[in-house]
Amino acid sequence: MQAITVQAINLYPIAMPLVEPLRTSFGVEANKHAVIVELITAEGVTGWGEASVAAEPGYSGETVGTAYHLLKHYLAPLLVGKTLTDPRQARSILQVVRDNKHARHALDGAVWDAFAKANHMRLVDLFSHYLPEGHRSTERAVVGVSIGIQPSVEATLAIIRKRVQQGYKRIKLKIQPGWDVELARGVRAEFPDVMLMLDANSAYTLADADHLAELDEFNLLMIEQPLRHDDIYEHSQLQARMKTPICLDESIKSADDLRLALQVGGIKILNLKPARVGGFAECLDIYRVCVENNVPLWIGGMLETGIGRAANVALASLPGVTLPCDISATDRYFTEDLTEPPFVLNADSTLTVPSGYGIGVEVHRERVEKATAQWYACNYYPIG
Ligand code: OSB
Ligand code: MG
Repeated sequence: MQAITVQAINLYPIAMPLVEPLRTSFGVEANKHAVIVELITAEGVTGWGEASVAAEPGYSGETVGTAYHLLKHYLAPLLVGKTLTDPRQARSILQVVRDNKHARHALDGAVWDAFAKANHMRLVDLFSHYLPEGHRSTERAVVGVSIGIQPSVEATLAIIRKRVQQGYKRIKLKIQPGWDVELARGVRAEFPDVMLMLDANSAYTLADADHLAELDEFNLLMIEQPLRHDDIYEHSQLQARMKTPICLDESIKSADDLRLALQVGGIKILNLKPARVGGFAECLDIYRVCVENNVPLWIGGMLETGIGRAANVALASLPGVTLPCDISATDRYFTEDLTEPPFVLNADSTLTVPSGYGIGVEVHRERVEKATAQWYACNYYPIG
């Protein structure tokens, strides 16, 4: 492998309008926010990464402000001037900053992109290089769509009709107390067979177990993260009281967390979000644990721009990813993305892995700069 030497790192806080805001149990995201990382190597290669954080704490405690601060003052300085002979070294270098997985993932992702480009490889082929024999890209990612909390069941049905019509074969609905059993009943009345799952983003407690078990009659693919964002044990107790398989999202931030959850019995299915686990070396470890233990696996999303989305599609095309992923076509998120070409849904509910080196999509720098101007124009809070 051709080594890379990190010469410079540029950071771009961004704000972009979302086509459809996503309301979850923790709040509503009307705009897409992130910190974009541009990493330039001494060999003249540019890698891109994305810290898919919101302006305010919600899904994670990280924000644009925390990610920008740590990237600028602590994480980027750890990498500048370093020569890497293996992209997995990014994880060891960056882990001296604890927690803050989204921020670390942004830099880690930029390293993997640059490393793949320097070696004239697609990102997914670089992933395969560090996986057991046979784990090669299937060239497409099977995907679904995530639908936020709506004002009514009828409004939800209208969106599902549109998405099913567009070709999405798996529907995920955000739920919260008061917006669960009747929603599932209403959807099943019109769509008895659609692949359907629910995501609670930690809105319930174990005291809701009997109520949640009422969801068992709706033939759901899974329920995602019903309990506390950092809990594993109570999820295992809840799983013993309901048939619907429980999938963890927020609670699994590392391969060690996953091993623990498998020991405790707190998990049937894993949503792996690269953004949540701090980078691709960790993703590949988690992928291996899933393959070895036959854990159904899918790749989750954080409403990423084309930068994060391209990397997610690459990961999602590996054969150990066995369930439809939360990665939708570009037009579900943005009218104009930071990258070209847009991701377009194929008739079989898949997205195709780009053929170019690295993440395989072209980043339009003037669009990144425009989105950065929008961040500053929004005047959320000072960052630095
Ligand atoms: O919990 O999966 C989640 C988006 C932001 C924060 C949390 C979540 C989500 C999604 C969106 O469900 C999935 C996507 O990127 O399309
Ligand atoms: Mg989730």
